[in-house]
Amino acid sequence: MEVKDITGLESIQELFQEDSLELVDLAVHNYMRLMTYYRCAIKEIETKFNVLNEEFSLQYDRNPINAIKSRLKRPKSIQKKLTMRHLPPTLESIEENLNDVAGIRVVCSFVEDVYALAESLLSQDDIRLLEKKDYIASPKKNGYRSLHLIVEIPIFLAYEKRNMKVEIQLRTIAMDCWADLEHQLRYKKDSDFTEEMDEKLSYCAQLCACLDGQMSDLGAKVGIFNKEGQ
Ligand code: 0O2
Repeated sequence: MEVKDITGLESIQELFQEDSLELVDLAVHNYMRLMTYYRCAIKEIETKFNVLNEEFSLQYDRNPINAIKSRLKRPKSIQKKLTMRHLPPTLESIEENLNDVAGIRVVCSFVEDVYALAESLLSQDDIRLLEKKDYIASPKKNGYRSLHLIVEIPIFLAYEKRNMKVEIQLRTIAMDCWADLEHQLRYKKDSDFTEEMDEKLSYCAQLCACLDGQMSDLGAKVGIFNKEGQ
């Protein structure tokens, strides 16, 4: 159902008119319902990763997942993205055009775990891959590295099945550390970053990539990636 535009209301009194209240109630209710669907989709994916973590830890005798974080995009960020892309502010538009309302970040121990987990998840028959961006193979210009997947997963409601989109970011501890700090330092901030600062951040990203490489080498040497865990 379409959420009507209520931004034109001039005063709070107008908002509290019987008709307007009904409109606001309906809009809030429908928005909350859609967000509930996204939350359910997040839970489904989280469960899948937790199952994979359990199974991998049995197989390899260690946990490939260090942490799982999830978030629902805030209304303000949703509105900002729709406006920026000149998209209509409707629920249909959110579902159709935004891929990252539901987001999950899976922080892995080794780069190998990132790809192994992604492959296992994508081989599941209820998961449909819509988009893949491999910023590990091809890091962003600023040094950002992560594997991004946009997937569609069904959620089962009382009387219907709905396919929901979820953005999954898989990265190592080192990649997460860099992204987290870089985000605090710069991402979404308006303050100017000098070229020198850019270079420093990019250098730090290279150090993180180097760290991942060294850890993978060590992992391979001690046979951590062997199926038998030897
Ligand atoms: P938030 O609050 O983390 O969700 P799109 O999302 O497809 O419209 P884009 O840029 O094509 O836009 O998507 P992309 O490249 O897949 O990146 C989306 C998300 O990846 C961002 O979400 C960040 O979480 C993360 N990301 C991408 N680039 C960087 C980066 O340079 N540094 C850091 N720290 N994170 C990055 P949001 O919506 O921007 O923010």
